Amino acid sequence: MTANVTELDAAKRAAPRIRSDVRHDWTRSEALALYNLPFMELLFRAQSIHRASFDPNKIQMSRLLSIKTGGCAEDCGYCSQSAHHASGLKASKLMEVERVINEARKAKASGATRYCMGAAWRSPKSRDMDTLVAMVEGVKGLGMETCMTLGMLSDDDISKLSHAGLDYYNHNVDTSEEYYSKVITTRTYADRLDTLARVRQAGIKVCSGGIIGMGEGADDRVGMLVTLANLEEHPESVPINMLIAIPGTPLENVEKIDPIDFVRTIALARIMMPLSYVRLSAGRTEMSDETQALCFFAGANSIFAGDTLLTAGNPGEDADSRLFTKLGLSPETLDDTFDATSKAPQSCSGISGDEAGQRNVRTS
Ligand code: SAM
Ligand code: DTB
Ligand code: SF4
Repeated sequence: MTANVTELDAAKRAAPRIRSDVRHDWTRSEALALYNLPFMELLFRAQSIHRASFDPNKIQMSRLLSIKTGGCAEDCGYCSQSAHHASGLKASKLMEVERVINEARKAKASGATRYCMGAAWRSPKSRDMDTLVAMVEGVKGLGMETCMTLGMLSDDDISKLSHAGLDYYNHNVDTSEEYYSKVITTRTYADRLDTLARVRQAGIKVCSGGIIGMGEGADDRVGMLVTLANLEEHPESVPINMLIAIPGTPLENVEKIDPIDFVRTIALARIMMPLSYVRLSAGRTEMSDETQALCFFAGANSIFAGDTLLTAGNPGEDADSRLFTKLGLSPETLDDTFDATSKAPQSCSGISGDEAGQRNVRTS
């Protein structure tokens, strides 16, 4: 008897996902060789790896809120919120907890499963920690995953956020180590990696990626992904942002990146970090439906939903729902979420699914 499509689908979803190659020993030259593959070959490999662990038609939806906007002491060359640049952005104080929870409730109602709260800080002040803890507890109480991005953290901050139940911490490496100091001078790449390591150590899941289109070369894009993929554990979420060129920032007139190179970067992230969620992040308002479709085909399986990121625009619900209908995509629910933390320890070199055994993941 042949199974019908629904039965086959159910069987496929119920089958435990097999761990594909998870490596932490990438060299830049082999990663660059992948990045430079003929485009069709690169996309085929990325999509095949994507399907080994994820439903290719499901997209995880996160929602952002700027809980403290502008006036930031750091000088990140891309950022509207740096006090060093004349972007014209009005700075504001840390938001009230109730307002944050109300916004999160609306985000949940519109299909977001993760709520990401961002603050324009070099690092939080200790006087703000009680408020941040209350935000995490309140948003978690709604049944959403929580994420924060607050800059550098002390061990005490990390411990408080971890006890409050923070699920993810976003802290981007942004680019390669070599290019970093051309974009940011007020902190180092090592500062960034240090916070990431201590967040991971505390058991908070890591969200870390970067920005493409800041004038960097292919070697820097590849270098950034090699840094992330060679961390002891891969970040569970890897946001890949396309630069939003903000007037008044040093990067306002940087040459736009070719969308094909952006798609190549997504594909490489998918190949090198096969179990991570790769988020097609900032810059979607500038992308055609076709570019976004190629990013999803290359293995992106998460987006920021809604019409605002932190300070800049985003396509909004209507545009995304039209795009999802055209492409036959649907938002991932929390029940579908692939919990990469429930896996067996990752090996240090390429392993086959058979060697790795089957992964213990939640399936819908
Ligand atoms: N202050 C915290 C920090 O720097 O980690 C959190 C907020 S910061 C705005 C978070 C990330 O947003 C940055 O690391 C960067 O990757 C991204 N981002 C900021 N401005 C952007 C822009 N104009 N275009 C694309 N991505 C941007
Ligand atoms: C990330 O990688 N991208 C988000 C989130 N993490 C915090 C932020 C994008 C910011 C885009 C510019 C803005 O809204 O100001
Ligand atoms: Fe501040 Fe973060 Fe913007 Fe850098 S990216 S200026 S740290 S808000």
